[in-house]
Amino acid sequence: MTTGSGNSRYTLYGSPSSLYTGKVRSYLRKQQINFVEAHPSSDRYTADVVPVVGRWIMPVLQTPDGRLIQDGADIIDHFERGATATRYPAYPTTPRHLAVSHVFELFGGEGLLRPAMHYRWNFNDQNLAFLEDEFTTSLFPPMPAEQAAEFFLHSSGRMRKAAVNFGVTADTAPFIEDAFIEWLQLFDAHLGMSPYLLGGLPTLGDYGLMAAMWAHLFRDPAPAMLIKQRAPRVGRWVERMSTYEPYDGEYPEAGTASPQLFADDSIPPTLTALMRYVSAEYLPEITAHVQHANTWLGDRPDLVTGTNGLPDPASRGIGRVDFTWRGMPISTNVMPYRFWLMQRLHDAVDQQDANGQAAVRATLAEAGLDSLLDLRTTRRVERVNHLEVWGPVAAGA
Ligand SMILES: N[C@@H](CCC(=O)N[C@@H](CS)C(=O)NCC(=O)O)C(=O)O
Repeated sequence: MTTGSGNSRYTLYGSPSSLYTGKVRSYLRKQQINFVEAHPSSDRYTADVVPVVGRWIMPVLQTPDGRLIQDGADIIDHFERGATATRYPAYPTTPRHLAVSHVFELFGGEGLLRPAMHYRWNFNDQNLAFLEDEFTTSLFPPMPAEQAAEFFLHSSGRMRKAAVNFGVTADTAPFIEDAFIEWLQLFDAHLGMSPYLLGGLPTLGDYGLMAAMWAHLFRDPAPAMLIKQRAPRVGRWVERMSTYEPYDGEYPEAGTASPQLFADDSIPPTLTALMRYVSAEYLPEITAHVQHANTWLGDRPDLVTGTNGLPDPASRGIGRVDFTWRGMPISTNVMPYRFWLMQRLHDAVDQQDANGQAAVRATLAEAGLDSLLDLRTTRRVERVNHLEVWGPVAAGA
């Protein structure tokens, strides 16, 4: 059966507990897209989606004419290219705003994974019953309770292992908590002067942040309490990002007929402070990952273009790398998907004229983030048939 066929309704395969579904759901709601959310536990997902997208993954969007789109950014782009009328363009049109939006798309999906996984999996007293219910409801096919409990044990075990692969250990835990509270304070301060990252409208960066900030960090009980106690404006931003109606009151200008992004492509100091945080929290990691990838690619000169260079085309990691994070040694898995998101930033900046590129570089330099613009892998990551693969060797690489 093709869900939504015959009318204009989309189907979003995702789960309330899924990180990456949060980015897309927020976008669809803000744009008032007509969609229904279905779970990957459904027979339809197994029969119609997995064989096409090549792996068990969410989010996947099914269009009213039955096409499938996997990946949050690709789903957003489907609408941004004009498939269906949208209300707020996700991509700012000015160079600095566009670049900053891409930075937070990358950071929201990839740079906040450590707090997301820590606050989900290391607070069993507060979280575990909730998570078991969520997983059972949306991720497993219907089954007797005892069997579901076993499934949850297995599935949560996989996720706990994934948390370690993202650098969540007993040693790093206290630093993750300090860092997350710093993030909340900085974001809360920024939201004191603006309803969204770039002013009166949500853009790509806000949607990107809704990956980590929604399911793990705002719906799971332990961090939800923390956000409400320590950064209530952040909590209201999350709620705002989950509704379509304008939000008059706290930000009266946001309820007007035509709210605007900050004037003149400007970046307020509170946003520069957030980017400085991204620099401390994530730049060392993505830098180490690019170096690892280039060595890995250098060791595989015969890697066939259009493949991921691994025995299983659905595999997502190319090894593990050590680096220093907040003064301590840490080790995390390297995933080419992150390079693909970062390339979106590079491409957006490369398309600007010389003045635009200089303005972006100066803005990122003020936050210590400009080297992000120069972090390039020797082969680009491409997405073909819903999977990440390596493109040809770059000229001069
Ligand atoms: N590139 C992806 C990332 C999607 C992703 O990793 N989704 C997770 C759930 S939030 C997943 O499906 N993981 C597969 C698994 O757990 O086996 C996107 O944004 O669409």
